[in-house]
Amino acid sequence: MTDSLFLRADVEALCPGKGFDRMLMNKRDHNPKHKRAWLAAAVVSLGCQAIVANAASLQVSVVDQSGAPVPNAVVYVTPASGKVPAPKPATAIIDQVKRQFVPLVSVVQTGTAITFPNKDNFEHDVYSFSPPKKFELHLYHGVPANPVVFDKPGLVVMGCNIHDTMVAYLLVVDTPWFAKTDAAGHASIDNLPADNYRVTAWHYRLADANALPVQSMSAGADAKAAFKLKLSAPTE
Ligand SMILES: [Cu+2]
Repeated sequence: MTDSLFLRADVEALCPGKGFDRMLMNKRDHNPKHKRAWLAAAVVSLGCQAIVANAASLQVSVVDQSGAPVPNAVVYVTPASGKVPAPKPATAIIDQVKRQFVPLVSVVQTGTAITFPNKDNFEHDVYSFSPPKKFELHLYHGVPANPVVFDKPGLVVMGCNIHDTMVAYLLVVDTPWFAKTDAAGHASIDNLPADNYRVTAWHYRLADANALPVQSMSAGADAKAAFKLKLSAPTE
């Protein structure tokens, strides 16, 4: 039995499989160094099973008033218990490509630091007047030296002072559990601990942005939510 085999078994134990069985078969090995590794693998393995047993995923579908799938909708869940894990330092990127922000819509947890690389060969001047984050990145090429930290929840609409048609939407949310719908209007939020949740949907063309649709759900088994949003007509 070599140390490299223990290492491999440790990794396999992260998602319990044959590696853990092999460790059980070898537990008569009395080398104290090996025993430590076996114990570590056992602990990791048990932890993983606990997560599998308790975590749920939420499937969300979003359509508009005519029943058409809505891409680029943001969905997020907040637990009724108020138990949200402390935010981890997170980063995100919003590019500027061919006089457009990419992506058009972003969602991040409060506290996320966002970088705004300019991939065009001319200057942009990115700014926002939105209350959660007023800022301006003065005329620049390439990657700005410092990211912008979004430390308050809410909607931040960004533009460019040079190119009036440029717009980007960023929803900053006080929860790590969020997603954006794909072209089919579907989104999945995974690894939800068992709890009761409020599911909220948002889209930048919502007719009434002050009345975000909210649904209640309990995660314990895999759950589904469906939203029908009343959207204003696209402007572009
Ligand atoms: Cu610009």
